[in-house]
Amino acid sequence: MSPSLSEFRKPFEAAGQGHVFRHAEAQDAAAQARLAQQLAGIDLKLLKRLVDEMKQDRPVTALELDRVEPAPFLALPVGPGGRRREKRAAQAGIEALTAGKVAAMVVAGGQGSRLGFEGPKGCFPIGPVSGCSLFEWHFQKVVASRRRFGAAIPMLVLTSPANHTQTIEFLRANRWFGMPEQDVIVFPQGMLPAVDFDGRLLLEAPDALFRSPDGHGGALLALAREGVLDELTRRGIENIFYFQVDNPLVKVLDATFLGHHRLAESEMSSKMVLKRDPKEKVGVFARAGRRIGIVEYSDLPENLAQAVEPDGAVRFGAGNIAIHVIDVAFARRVNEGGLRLPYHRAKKVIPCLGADGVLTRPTAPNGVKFETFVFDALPLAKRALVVETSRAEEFSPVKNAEGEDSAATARRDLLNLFRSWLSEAGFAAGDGAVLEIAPSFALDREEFAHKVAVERVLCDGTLWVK
Ligand code: UD2
Repeated sequence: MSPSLSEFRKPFEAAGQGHVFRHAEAQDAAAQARLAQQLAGIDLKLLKRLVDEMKQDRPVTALELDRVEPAPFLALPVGPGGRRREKRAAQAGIEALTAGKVAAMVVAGGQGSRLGFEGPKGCFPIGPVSGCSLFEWHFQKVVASRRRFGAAIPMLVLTSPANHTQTIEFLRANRWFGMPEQDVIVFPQGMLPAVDFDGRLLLEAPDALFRSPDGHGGALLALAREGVLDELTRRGIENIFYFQVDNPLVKVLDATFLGHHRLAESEMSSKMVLKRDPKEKVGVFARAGRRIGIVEYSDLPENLAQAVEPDGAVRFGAGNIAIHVIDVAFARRVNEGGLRLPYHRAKKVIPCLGADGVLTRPTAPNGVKFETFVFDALPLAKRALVVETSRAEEFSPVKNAEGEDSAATARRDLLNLFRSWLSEAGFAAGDGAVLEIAPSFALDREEFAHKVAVERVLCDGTLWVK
């Protein structure tokens, strides 16, 4: 039976949130039931904690900022020793992939507000020639990996209630991009309410609170709540290869990275690149004592962001590109007794109902949204490993409509990557040529070189040149 609105009056009034009923009283029973449903999902104890923390206004970081140092990491390989190390790791990764112990997971629950794209960000067209979507680009890599390793690798897709249905419709309309439907697990993260600066819940309609996705830390909660961890265990999956929907360069299911993670017996591992400059909007890897973590760019004090080493290198220069391997057992452990990740705050402009019931869009921030971050689980790991990778090979996110980190720069970087594959294989793409090497044709430069030089295939439609 659905809850009735009157059940919530006492506890919400006691919590100083009685105003949420103000506009619902004049509404019909269906609207009241909708609001009741939302109130049922509010954890008033948690809300009180978040508001208290907000009022204290202390920075929210998983590591204590007054004792952070740069985190150690496995640097890019050099010389024959480095090559041997990489080969051993690749072998371990291939064994795990072939044995069906790995799942891929893309987080796509965010709102993409900076990009200004309507609809799920995964539907954004990225293929420089084909115009294929970010989702298709990533799915092709999983499908190709399934073929390469002969394993039924599942693809997990984290959505939010705001884009869940649209995402499923898009994937279904595209026949799951060649994946068997039962191996695509689409599951929603949770939502959290926003509050004004006095800690009062905000309404976006008489029957609706203003809520937003609970951050990608919500992925860890949702994996447990939605039964995905149980399903993965049932399938014999040990590692989740986690990445963000907005980075088309990501080497999905990279065997070498997986191998490093497994050989180091790490519970959660992350890739990093050196920051482009101290202002680049990426979190940085740091450690406090034995614990490794990430300090988000917006939380990093200016003096730490600008600090340099004697050789001129940025001191906190190890940038987070949001590619992780997370053990299924670890995801289970961090959920035991309730997930305890810190809640970060962001001041936002939040359209909401005024006391007069009229919806207004303020011109300055009027409230606070709360989010948890998946990387705040790193300090909870018994062992966490950070592995350096090359930016040109692996990181060019689509965040903004134009300028840096936009679709234009991501396509440019894809193009540069493909040009380098071509030239290594003995081809030269003319100046100004736009090309695309579909992941379904070749997942990496080695496969591309092999297909071209040994198998002598340059199929129509897979190597796109215009
Ligand atoms: C993220 C990282 C930053 C750096 C950068 C690299 C955070 C907090 N910061 O910054 O350290 O690594 O990426 O590109 O992650 N998402 C969800 N649910 C949510 C929120 C986000 O699924 O509730 C997804 C979203 O769809 C996207 C990804 O997480 O794929 C990153 O979200 P973002 O674009 O808001 O993060 P950004 O760029 O501030």
